[in-house]
Amino acid sequence: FSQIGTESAWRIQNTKSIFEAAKDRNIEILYDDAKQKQSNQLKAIRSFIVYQVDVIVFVPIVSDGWDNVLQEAKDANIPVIVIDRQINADPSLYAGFLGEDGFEQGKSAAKFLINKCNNSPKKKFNILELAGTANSSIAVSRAEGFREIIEKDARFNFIHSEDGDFLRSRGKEIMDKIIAKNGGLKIENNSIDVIFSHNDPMTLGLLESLDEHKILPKNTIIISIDAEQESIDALKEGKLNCVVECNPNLGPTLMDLVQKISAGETIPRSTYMQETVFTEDD
Ligand code: GZL
Ligand code: ZN
Repeated sequence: FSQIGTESAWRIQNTKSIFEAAKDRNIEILYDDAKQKQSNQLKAIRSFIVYQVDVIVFVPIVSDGWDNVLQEAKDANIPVIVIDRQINADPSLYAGFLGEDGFEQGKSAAKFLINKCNNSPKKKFNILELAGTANSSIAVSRAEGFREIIEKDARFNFIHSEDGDFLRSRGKEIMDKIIAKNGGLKIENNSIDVIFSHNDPMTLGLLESLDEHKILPKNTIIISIDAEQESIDALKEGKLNCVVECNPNLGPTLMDLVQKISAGETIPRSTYMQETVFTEDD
């Protein structure tokens, strides 16, 4: 199992869920934490091939650059399951995908925003986007799903989008910079009416910055994705307006797929987790 790191509570629960499910079924895991580097993942997967494991499972930190190592796994007759994030590779090089639907998550965020703004006297809404890791399928799909709906509505205008790499420290840094440069929740003279953040750690980082600068985001609509506990608590405290769930608990379903493959059965091309949306109205 090649995991990308421990960058969020989501990621830590994702790893925990997989280890617990493996233990329940007496499946042994050879584990590698890539510490956010694709190069470490490639090394880990190659070591799994040498070790002649039964099944290789990995989270592709970014979508490209996997063809060669997947061909090597195929040549070694080791099936591969891609989890959590998707890859741009020949589908014959891996058995299937299990994860979340980022596009749906982006659309859920947009649907909440449209609804919320339909009850507002304002006619124009400026959006600040904190994006996840560049070239990760999940950041691309969340951005696309959100834009699919928002771009059809002339009231909305993206005034700034920045890559926060799914990190809390970057979320805080980006907000600190915006406040230092513009003197508050604005970009040049445009008020930031909406913040769409691709994951809770970046959102919690920006809330920290607003706190430090004694800025209450009461007129700013803030939407986040993951639904880790700290983010749900912020929703309850009225600091956030909407938190879209991204379900990290892939473990049990993943072990079903691993056992299917080991029994020589095929698995579905894509399996998606069930997810919900938490809003200020819940
Ligand atoms: C989501 C997962 C993302 C989480 C982030 O599928 O890839 O990566 O939303 C994590 O918290 O960093
Ligand atoms: Zn400051």
